[in-house]
Amino acid sequence: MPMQDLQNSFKRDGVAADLQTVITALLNVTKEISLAVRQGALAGVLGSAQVENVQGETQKKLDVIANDLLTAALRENSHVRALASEEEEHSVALFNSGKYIVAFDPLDGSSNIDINGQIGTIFTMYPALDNVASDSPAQFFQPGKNQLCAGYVLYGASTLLVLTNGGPTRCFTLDPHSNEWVLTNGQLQVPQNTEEFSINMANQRFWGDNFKRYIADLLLGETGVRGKRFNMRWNAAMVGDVHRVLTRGGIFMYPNDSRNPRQPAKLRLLYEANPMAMLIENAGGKACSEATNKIQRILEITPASLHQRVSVVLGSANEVDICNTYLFKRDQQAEPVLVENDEAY
Ligand code: AFP
Repeated sequence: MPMQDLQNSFKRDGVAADLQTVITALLNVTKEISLAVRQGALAGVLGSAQVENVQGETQKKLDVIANDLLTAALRENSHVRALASEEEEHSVALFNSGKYIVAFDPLDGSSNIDINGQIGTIFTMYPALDNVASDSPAQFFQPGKNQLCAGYVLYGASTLLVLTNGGPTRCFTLDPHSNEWVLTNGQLQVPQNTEEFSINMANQRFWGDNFKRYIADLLLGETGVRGKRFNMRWNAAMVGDVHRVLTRGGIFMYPNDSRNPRQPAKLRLLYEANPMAMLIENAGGKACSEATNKIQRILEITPASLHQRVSVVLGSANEVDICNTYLFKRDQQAEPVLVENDEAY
């Protein structure tokens, strides 16, 4: 019975009943967002909200609507200790008795809203910390491997939910007739190899030399050392690019660059990189970030601030490994050391 698909998934993964209510409350809001997105101009939700968010980005009307709906729904759930949003400067304390904290990017890919492009809601949930005040951002300073739930809802040709609770990464399709989530892929599996890369090439002159070399060899294709031709895709919405990688493989990259020396990375750790990293790893892929003198597994990074940004290389495991060998070929000999807990990985 489709209406049970999500509950059956929770049961298979041993998701606690109270956490199920938090996930369901959030997903019910994404059904409303999906309706607003599909109505577009008819619902008066396109265009700019004429205000800037904490990221210094001009908010779209739908950013504000999605953020307000998600925040309002979670405020009603007594199991939520605190929430954090891309659109909120500070974390918001809710119930001191709550066992979970929730973070989300209410509408990833906002620049695609007015062109009917792919956009989505990315979300993640952790156990609340009892030794930290509910209103402290430190509630969210947990490594991504602590996530109890990670997922996104992709508002595309169909509305898809991709979710992991520590078990397989599963895909559900929203049935427009019943308005229920129907399980359509019980185990997404990222192919180990790929011929498809995803990056914003406009930033090429701002990348580090090692990364430039990696991309240059992809572009040389069968005429260069890689010995095969590559193709490129870039959605300008992480949620759309990651969904393609989860569906057919690929490597998605947003490396550090020199445009703003104070902020070399673009993507946010808490509500973009970490949930995507958990989804990718639980589908057999890899998700790494380039830090000083080491390549880190994204899920090992402990955030030091709510909106901390990190570089991201994720996708087909063997291709991520090849990219990492370029990132640390200082003397053309050194092999990278992929660290976990500061030990050889
Ligand atoms: P917006 O939500 O502001 O459109 O940003 C989307 C995003 O954070 C991520 O989803 C994309 O991969 C990335 O930014 C696109 O960045 P560029 O516009 O620099 O390509």
